[in-house]
This record gives sequence, structure tokens and C-alpha cells, in this order.
Amino acid sequence: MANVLTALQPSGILHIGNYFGAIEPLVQLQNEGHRNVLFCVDYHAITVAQDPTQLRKNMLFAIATYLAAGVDPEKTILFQQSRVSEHTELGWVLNCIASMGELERMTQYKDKARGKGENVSVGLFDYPILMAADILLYDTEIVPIGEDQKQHVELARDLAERFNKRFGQTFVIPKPQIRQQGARIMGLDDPEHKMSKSAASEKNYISLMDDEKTVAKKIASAVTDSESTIVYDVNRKGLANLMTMYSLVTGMTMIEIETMYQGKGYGDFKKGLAQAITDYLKPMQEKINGYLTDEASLKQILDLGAEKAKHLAQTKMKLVREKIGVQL
Ligand code: ATP
Ligand code: LTN
Repeated sequence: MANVLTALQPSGILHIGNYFGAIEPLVQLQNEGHRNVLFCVDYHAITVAQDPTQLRKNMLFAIATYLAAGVDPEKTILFQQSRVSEHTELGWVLNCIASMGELERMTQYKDKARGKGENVSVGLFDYPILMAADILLYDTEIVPIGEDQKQHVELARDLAERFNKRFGQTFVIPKPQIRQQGARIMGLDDPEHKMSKSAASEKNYISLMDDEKTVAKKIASAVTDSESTIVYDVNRKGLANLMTMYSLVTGMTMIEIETMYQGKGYGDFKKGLAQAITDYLKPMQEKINGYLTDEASLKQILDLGAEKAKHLAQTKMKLVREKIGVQL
């Protein structure tokens, strides 16, 4: 059994990329009996401006979504990052062994800072260090994530190795786990870039809360090509992305999908896909809405989770203080 950990930002509504890239893989690992940690990284979310009222809502929504997706708080430690102050504390220590050059090479930072000039927060630059602290505090062995987070987990590995070399064995070296299919769902309006909740247009993503009509509209307007066959081809990026989604929500293989749509065109395929996505999301949406009606229970789950997480994090942080020589 391995220690598994992942986290998501409560920075907006979750989309199917988040779900298939990170949430579903974690639930699978939980059900295989691994030791799981899952949390909402609210201190990562504030690296860009957040409206406090909305942030609070997003957080409750995220927790309701994890529960609806099958996260069991008896088996997975489920909490809110800001409640366990050891995350920011270890982040500071790691800041002091990481280099500016390392952070400057992070592609997510470069993407998010592009065009913003000097107005980018120091937090956005430092974001991967807090993420490394998130991972290293819990002796994490496996980090299920989407493709875009691989570089950050590699940084966490480098920092763990550096720390261990300098101060003696302290941290477990984590490994990213990236699924073969669904690790990088592309934007519906732009199949060259990943689906993103901070995309300029709502037509970029399918939110987990989109209703039947919205899903149908978004899929109908998804960018494809001028060919007429439904055949999986990585060079036909728009179609390949839609077929990946089809496969994820139905469990069908690409060959089965191709056979089903032989002799048919984009119209039929898109209608079928929209229906399959709606059928997949509906039961989950009902569960999410159910959990959201009972805020007190959600908060209680988070309180219990924070307590369990704190216990583990305090033990690790005590060891770190001893190793670096600040523990008298
Ligand atoms: P933003 O794009 O606004 O920065 P995000 O949609 O990437 O946000 P995060 O909270 O940063 O959301 O990511 C949560 C998890 O979802 C991460 O493991 C990330 O790799 C995964 N993920 C995000 N987008 C996708 C995607 N398009 N396909 C697969 N996995 C994804
Ligand atoms: N940076 C991640 C969120 C994140 C995370 C983590 C993921 C913060 N801490 C620890 C895995 C493990 C993102 O998805 N944007």
C-alpha cells in the first residue's frame, strides 16, 4: 500500500479535465486500499485575486464534489490546506533551499505571468514551493495529477533529494502518476491548449455542473475539422479530444466508438457525445447538490480531516526543525 496525495484549487467551478485528470484516479487508488490524502489548496488559489465570498463557495462546492465523486472521508484524509499551517511553514524552509532559476523555468508560471508585466504576485512565482511542501509533509509516494503538473512534482522530488543530501534522510521522494488517457483534456474552443477553468470563454470547458442544454451547446460548437469520418487520429486534435471524452464517460474503446459512428458524421457523433456526458454528470450533480444543502456536515468533515492531517504534518515538521538546527 502506498501513500497517495493530490490537491485541487478552489479557484472556480471544476471541469471534466480536473475530474478525469485528478479526482477519478484518486478515488480509484482509494478503493484499491491505498492511504490517501486529498485537500483543497485555498492558499494556492489566492496567488491570483479571489473574491472572498466566491472563494468560500468554491471551497464548499469542491468538497461536495469530491464526496459525490466517491471520496470516502473514512478512507481519505480530506481537508482544507489553510487549516494546517505546517504547509506554509515547510514552504518557507523549502524556499531557502530552492533557487530562483529553478522557479523561473516553471512553464505554468511563465504561462500565467505572460503579458502581466510587473503585476504578477510573488505568490504565483513561489506557488510550486508551497506545492512541494504539500507533497513532502505526508511522506507521499504517488501524486495523481494531470500532465500540466508534472514539472511541479519533479521540482518537489529535486527539493526532497537536495534536503535529504544536505540534512540527512527526512523526505520520501514522490512520483507523479499521470493516466494514459485523460491526463490532458484539451479546450473545446482550442484543442491546442488544455481545458482550463480560468479560460477566457465558457465554451472552453464542460463544467461538472453544466446542464443538458449547456453541454449540447458547448459540444455542438466544439472546434473540429473539415473531414467527415469519425476516426481516432492524434493529428485531428479536436476530434481526438472529443473521442477521448467519449471514451472516458462511456468506458468504450476508440475502436468501439469508430464502429458505432461508421458512415455517420460530426452531427450524430456530437449529439451522442453530449448525451453520454449528460448521462455521466447527472447522477453526480444530484449528489453534489445534496451535499451542498448540509454545510454543517461538510464543515465537520473538514474539521476531522484537518485534525488527522495536522497530526501527520506536525510530526514531519518537528523532524525538519531538528534537521535544520532550529530545534533547541
Ligand atoms: P487553471 O487552468 O485555471 O489553472 P486548472 O483547471 O488547471 O486551473 P487546477 O486546480 O490547477 O485546475 O488543477 C487540478 C488538477 O486537475 C491537477 O491535477 C491538474 O493537472 C488537473 N487538470 C487540470 N486541467 C486538466 C485537463 N485539461 N486535463 C486533465 N487534467 C487536468
Ligand atoms: N498545483 C496543483 C494543485 C496542487 C497540488 C498540490 C496537486 C497544489 N498542491 C499537491 C498535487 C499535489 C494544480 O493542480 N494546479
